[in-house]
Amino acid sequence: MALLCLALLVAICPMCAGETGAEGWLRHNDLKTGSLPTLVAAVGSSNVVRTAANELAHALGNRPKAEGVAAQLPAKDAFVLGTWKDILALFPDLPAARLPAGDGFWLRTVRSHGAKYWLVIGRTDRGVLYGTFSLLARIAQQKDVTTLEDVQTPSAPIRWVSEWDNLDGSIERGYAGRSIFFDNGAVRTDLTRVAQYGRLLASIEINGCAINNVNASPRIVAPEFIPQLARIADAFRPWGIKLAVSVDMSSPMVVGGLKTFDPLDPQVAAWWQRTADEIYKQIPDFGGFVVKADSEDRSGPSQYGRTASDAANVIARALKPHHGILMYRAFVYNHHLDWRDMKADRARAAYDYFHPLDGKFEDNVVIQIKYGPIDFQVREPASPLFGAMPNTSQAIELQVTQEYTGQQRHLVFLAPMWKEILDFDEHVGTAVVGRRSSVVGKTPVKDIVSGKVWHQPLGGFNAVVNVGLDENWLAHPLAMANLYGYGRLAWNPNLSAEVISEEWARLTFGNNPQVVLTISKMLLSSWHIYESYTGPLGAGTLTDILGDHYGPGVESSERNGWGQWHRADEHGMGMDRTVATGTGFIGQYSPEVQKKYETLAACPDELLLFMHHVPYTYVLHSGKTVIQHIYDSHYDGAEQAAELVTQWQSVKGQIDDERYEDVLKRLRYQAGHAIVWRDAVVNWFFKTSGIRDEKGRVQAGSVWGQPALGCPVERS
Ligand code: GCW
Repeated sequence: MALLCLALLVAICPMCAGETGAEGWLRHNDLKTGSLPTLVAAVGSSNVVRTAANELAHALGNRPKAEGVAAQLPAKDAFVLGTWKDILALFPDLPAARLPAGDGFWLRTVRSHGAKYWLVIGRTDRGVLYGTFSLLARIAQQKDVTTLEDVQTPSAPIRWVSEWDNLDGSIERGYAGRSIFFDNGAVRTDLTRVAQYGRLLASIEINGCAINNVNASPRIVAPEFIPQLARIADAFRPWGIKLAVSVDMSSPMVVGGLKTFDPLDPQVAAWWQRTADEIYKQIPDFGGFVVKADSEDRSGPSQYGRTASDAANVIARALKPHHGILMYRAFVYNHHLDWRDMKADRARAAYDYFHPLDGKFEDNVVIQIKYGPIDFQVREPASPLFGAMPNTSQAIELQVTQEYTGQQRHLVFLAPMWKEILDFDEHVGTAVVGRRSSVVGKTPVKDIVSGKVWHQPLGGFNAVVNVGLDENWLAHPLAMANLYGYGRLAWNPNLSAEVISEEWARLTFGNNPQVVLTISKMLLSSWHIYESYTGPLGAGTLTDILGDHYGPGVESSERNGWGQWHRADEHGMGMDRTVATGTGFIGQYSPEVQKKYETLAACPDELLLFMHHVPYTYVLHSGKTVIQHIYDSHYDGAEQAAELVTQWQSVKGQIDDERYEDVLKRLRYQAGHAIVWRDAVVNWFFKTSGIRDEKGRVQAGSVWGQPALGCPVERS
């Protein structure tokens, strides 16, 4: 029995000076450890279990006093960490029935040999690590851990993050500095930050990371690059993070020198097989590939008249002998749509392409579906595709990087939005015809992507994070709540946004109740605030979609092929996606959901303009007209953005000055930018509709700050 014992020198550091945010929620500096053991014992020889023991020892004891290998468990109070088979050898009376599945863990206190033990048991070594972080988080939140009996099982096997890093070190849609992985066409020499990122990810139970842009350079799988990838895998391995990469479909040609990348060509299949074999030779625990194909000018199977399943399967078969998985993205659409065609609709694309292919994928293929049918907008309905592939494993794709939601210059805590999507009932219990038609009861997105609804072997979550070299990872100190919230929801999508925000605030800023309350409140209100001063009633973000996706650009969505249309003109606004008169998108949902969206009477206000085209004078369920809602929400939103500054000022002196000043500066900027948003949007709608604001705030003369020249004639 290998037993590594670490004795702790308990030294508590109160509020540490010089907070940089580098530690994220793992600061371990508000711990009350008086009644806890001062010994940590790691059982077995797993490196991941050793990582867990070291983390616990360093967190609780600052620096372990002594390390040594013991032959048996000391008869002294201790934390005892290990996988089930190792722990059972020491504690044979433990009931096996309690053991969690997958990467789950079991925390339990027991008395034996005259001592008390805090057991951290995993079915896998990852489970031990997750249990350890969970225990530490409880201690850091000053929860009582004197008696423990808690079993936790992850919702889904795939809990990944994606980074859109390019090999030159830039990051597509990254807002926190350059890549921690690459520089100048190669993997960085110093991978310290990668290991630190692995620690952060493991603490929120993430088990895979796809490190490069989905707009992938084929070079990522070139023979000379694979040893470099192996170095990244080495940095992640102690934290139980599997390395994955995004691959380009044309790699067999570009890297392999073949004349084709036709997925049905045997030479192409052989090339993928050789490539996968070589990767696994150097990285035996490699996670798999992510693929973006036939989308936004990427190469894809359509170039050979082949389908997404042909493309996915040729790669998946190469990965299968090694237990690798293929995440194939459903973000496939035509960005040269005819904007004059009132039946054309980008929102339909994912369903139209993938639904007919249901059941045609290898069982290690997972279809990765963006949460909404368009593209990470501030408000979208849940994608109908989740409800339409009963014979295929699925994953939901979320965005921690705030591409359309303020790019980490605005505070937008996204967990409440993700919750709405994950809890959304696709009502496919009885609607699905086929071999899995027996499902009854609720079928929320979270149970579909976890594989529960249709008993799929795989499934889960992948979020685009795009951390950078900025010391605090995501630039805005409060944006880290999104990464934390993502991991927590991937582990357990039944957690509430309230619980997550409180946990994060405690771990990140300490346990002062007023600080925790204030920060939680700010986080929980922030999505709605951002939505209020940007995009109304499901119309999209109204941002500049042709440029950097930041700041107002109402016109940029229209009269081009990108299909992010809101169709606002002088009479009204919104996309008619009804079955009766529109694009038919609503018909992609189950009959129950169709009932909710198809009629104006039933459609919820917040998605009205996503589903219907209405005149500005249309009266919402709220009793307001659409135009007055646009005016009011933008004024309210900007006002609330200003209030975020005041709320933050109430924590001055109660947290460290560094992070206080950093956040304050950003919130002030946000409040100013919210006014820019407000004025741009309300003036555009006033100018276009000619309908005055009943509260008289939108002035004819204030259009774009120009003198009254050329102002619209008011219509009321
Ligand atoms: O939202 C869009 C982004 C692109 C991105 C694409 C995708 C990586 O603007 O930058 O490309 O989505 O998800 O593939």
